Amino acid sequence: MSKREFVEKAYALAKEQYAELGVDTEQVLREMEKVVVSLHCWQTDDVGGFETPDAELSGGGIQATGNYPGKARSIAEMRNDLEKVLSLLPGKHRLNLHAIYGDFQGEKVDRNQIEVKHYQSWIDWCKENNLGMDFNASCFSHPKADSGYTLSSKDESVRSFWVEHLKRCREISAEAGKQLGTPCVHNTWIPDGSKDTPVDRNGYREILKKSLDEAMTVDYPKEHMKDAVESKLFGIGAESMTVGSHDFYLGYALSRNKMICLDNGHFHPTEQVGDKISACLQFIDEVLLHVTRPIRWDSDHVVTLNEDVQLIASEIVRNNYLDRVKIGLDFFDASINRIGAYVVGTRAAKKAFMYAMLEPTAKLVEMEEAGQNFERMAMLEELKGKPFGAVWDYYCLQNNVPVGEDFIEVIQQYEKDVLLKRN
Ligand code: RNT
Ligand code: ZN
Repeated sequence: MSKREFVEKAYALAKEQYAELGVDTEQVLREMEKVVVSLHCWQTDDVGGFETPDAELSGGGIQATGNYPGKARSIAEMRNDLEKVLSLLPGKHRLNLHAIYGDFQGEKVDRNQIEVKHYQSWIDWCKENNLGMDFNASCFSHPKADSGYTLSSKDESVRSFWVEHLKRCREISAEAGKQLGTPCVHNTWIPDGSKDTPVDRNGYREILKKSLDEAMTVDYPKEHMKDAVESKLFGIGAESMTVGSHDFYLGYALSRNKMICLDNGHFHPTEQVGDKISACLQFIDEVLLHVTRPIRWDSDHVVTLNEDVQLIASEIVRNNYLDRVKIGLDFFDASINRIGAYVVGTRAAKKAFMYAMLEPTAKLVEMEEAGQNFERMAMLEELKGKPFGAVWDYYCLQNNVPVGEDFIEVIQQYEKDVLLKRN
């Protein structure tokens, strides 16, 4: 039997099994088109960026560990890598770019000087590759972030520098969204915080509020760009207080009609972002996700199909929230093949959505409402043994990307032909 025949046969059986539960797998395959994942460019080069001179990743406890060979050293290499990654992923995508990845052509352009022209080649590349674009201010890895404070700094020259950066990033975002015909989500994350117990928590938060308001005075059309703000509990070296905490940004997003960005590495380990989605969406129009895998801290390990990610996907699918939740990724592992990391993590995130779609939700809710809690639990457990993998394989086949583990070989070949030659 050929691989294709095998996958088709397995799918046909899976389709019947799911149909018995009242789940239409054909419908699921169509729905997967709505799962658009924004690819975080920074997995290709450990959040380094292409500024001149090279910036070292620093600030706020974001850290890439490892020195596996093959890191992208230029825009050309990064695009090559991204194209490879895209060829191994089923479904639709966007590009999520950080400001430090501008096309600066060897020129020194400080963060308060960036313009649309520095990102035009990325916008063009997105157009060629049929991708929407998302964008991020880069308020770290910079001498003006060394104090540990950026937008909330009490030093006016530092604060206004970052306000200017943010203004420009929003303008670039709006232009990208306009050119590409799909709104660009601009996310603001800042590392600001304190290692030891601060006294003036309130002071920093007042300043941050003022800086955000200042940077966001221009109201761009929502078809061009949308603002998101990303909260965090703590960072390494900023353990005692994070200025932009969840309470702070939830209030900000609510009062200013912004999106809230939920990164599942940014909460206490017993808190689940999956639980926060339906809470936030009662009051906020849209949520941005940073899907990641925190291990003991916000370590940004490669996403795997674990319970946390599953709950996030299931909550979105169960409640028909795919239109209101934008899916971004935020992991960076420099200790393994970076393309492999990228593909495994992104495929895992997509799998979580497909798994969620293969759930007979209405039936489960019925049980729940009838107080049949043993039955609900039994059903949820039995679902784990259903042939989800057969549907996933078929989806990959349909999308002309490697089925099952076949992508491993492709990445090994790319490592040999391209990545290892970079050193
Ligand atoms: C840091 C935040 C932030 C960054 C990226 C690079 O803790 O998660 O989103 O990881 O912007
Ligand atoms: Zn994040």
